[in-house]
Parts: sequence; C-alpha cells; structure tokens
Amino acid sequence: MKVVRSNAHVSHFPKGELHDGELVRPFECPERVDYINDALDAAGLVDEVQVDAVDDAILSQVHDPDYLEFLRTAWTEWSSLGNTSDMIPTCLPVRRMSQRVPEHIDGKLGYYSFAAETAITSGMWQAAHGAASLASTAQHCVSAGATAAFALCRPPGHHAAADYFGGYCFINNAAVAAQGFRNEGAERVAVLDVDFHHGNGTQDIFYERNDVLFASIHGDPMSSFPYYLGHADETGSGVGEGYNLNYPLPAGTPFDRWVEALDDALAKIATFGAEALVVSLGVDTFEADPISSFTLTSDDFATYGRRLGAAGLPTVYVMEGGYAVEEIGTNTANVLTGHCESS
Ligand code: 7XA
Ligand code: ZN
Repeated sequence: MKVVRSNAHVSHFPKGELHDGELVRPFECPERVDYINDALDAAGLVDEVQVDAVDDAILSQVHDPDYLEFLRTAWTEWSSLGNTSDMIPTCLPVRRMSQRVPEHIDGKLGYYSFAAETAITSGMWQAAHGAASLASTAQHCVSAGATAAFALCRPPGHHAAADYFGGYCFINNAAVAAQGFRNEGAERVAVLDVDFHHGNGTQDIFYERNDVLFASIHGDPMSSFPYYLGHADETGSGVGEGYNLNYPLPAGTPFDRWVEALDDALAKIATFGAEALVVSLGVDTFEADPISSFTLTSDDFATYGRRLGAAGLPTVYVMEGGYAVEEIGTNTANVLTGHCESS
C-alpha cells in the first residue's frame, strides 16, 4: 500500500494534558508514530511516497480562513506577551455569550477551541500543516490511480471543525482528503469514521453538503467525548439532509455489534454511489485503549480491514486516534493488511 509519512509531527508535543483534574503526559504522543512505522515496516506493507505540501487553497475550502490564520499566528502572538509555556484554553464562549472574536489572545484561544485538553505549542502549526500534507499527498496518489493509500497523520484531525480545534486536532486531515477528491473530479465522496470518538469536526464541515457523505461509528456522546455531537438524529441539514450518519454505541460494545454498524454504513456508502472513500482510522476502539471503552481485539482490526477492502472503492486511510501505544502499530497494520488482502 502507498504509505505517506514524515517527521513533521515531532515539532508538536504539549508538556501536559488536562485529564481527570491533573496535568498528565499527553496520550497523543510522538511515539505513537514510531510504533506504527515499525509495524508497517515489519509487515512489509510500505510503498513509500514522497510528501508534497498541501495546497493552502484546500485548507480554506474546509476551514474558515480566520481560523487558519489564528492557528498559524497563535504562538507568535502568545509568545510576544512573554509567555513561554503551551497555550491551554480556559475561557470559552458558551450559551448566550457574544460570538465576537476578542482582541486578546486569551480570548481568541477560547473562541477557536471547544475543549481544554488540547494545548497549542510552538510547533503546532508546522506539525498540523505537515499532517494535512500527508493526507493531501495520499489523496493525490489515489486520484492518480493507486487503489489505496495510508496517511500517517499526527496530530489527528477529525475533531477539528470549520472554525475550532480540540480533541488533539487542529486541521481536519480527512476533510482535506475528501475535498481533494472532489476537486479532482469525484462527484460523490464518503468519509467513514471508525475512531472510537465521534468525528464532530468532519460532521461540522460537511453537514450541509450532499456531495460528501459522512458516517461515524463511535461511543455514545451521552457518555463519551466529544459529548455535544454524535447523536443518531443528527442527519445533516439543508441539501445535506440524509448525508450524515451517526452510529452511537454503548460502552463495552464488542466487535460483533460494532461490525453490524460498519456493514450498515458500508451498504449506505454503496447506495450513495461514492466514487472515493476516506477512512478516519482511529484504533482506539481496541479493548486496552486507556481513554476509550469498546472491546475490539487485534484480530478484529484485520477482519474489518478486509471488509473495507472488499468495498472496492479507491480509499485513503487517515490516521486518527489510538493510545494503547504498544499495540497501536499492530492494530493499524492489521487494518491495512486486511484491506490489501481483499481489495
Ligand atoms: O478521536 N479522538 C481522540 O482520540 C481524542 C479524544 C480526546 C479525549 C479527551 C478527553 N478528556
Ligand atoms: Zn479517538
């Protein structure tokens, strides 16, 4: 399989993550990529692709330009005030508050975020832009004729909405790939999100569109992050009505129940007539994931990878979550190996 990866991600690693009332070492850590690289290499899966920088025009098709400018300049503005540590949002505009963008960087930070576990670092923009470049390069490979490609994105992207960050995500890499497919001629594109967490950002970006179908299988937001989106009755709006499919599942969901949702989503993607598929590949559905609560085993990842390959669509895999770091490589490689076996 075509594999797109780089070291740009190492520039971003916050000093801490607010978790259960404490600042802990972030779950979303650079060695996640090392484990995945090792497993892909060991499985003999890699057909290496040279990375091309993402066209910034695509970023502006899926994100608000003011939000992108905030991400690009936030650290400079923050550090110009004498700050040296990471930027953690502490004041967010909730119900009945003004949606005017504040002038002070503290206010902007809250305005453009939805969760406080995600810090902006000095190297965030370089890493996030680098991850978007991987997704874009993978999409170019597939648009040019490859059957499938894997973008080893870090930071992940599926929580990043048109104009806010959070859940470790800044630029929505899956949305970049989907928009890239549209720009290069695909009439209908599907994004299938198999991460444990609902892809609220991807949903937000495509919610009013009928050219990109979004389907997400995830922990029920009544009990799982991101809590405020991901219910089954969120089905799209305007011309996008019917093009957003959410499959919220309870804590403890085992593979046989999970895969029923997957089969239903794949059937609907086929009915939609998708010409290309973007998979938001989070492997935090794994039974030992420290911040998630489904119970998939390592073998299950290979089983569902075969189902994804059997869908027969030109496919870009974009890495999202997965925090059982010693197994993240095996689980990711199993999905991709399964895909290759059945495509
Ligand atoms: O898919 N998204 C993730 O894996 C990140 C979830 C962040 C959860 C933070 C909860 N405090
Ligand atoms: Zn996740």
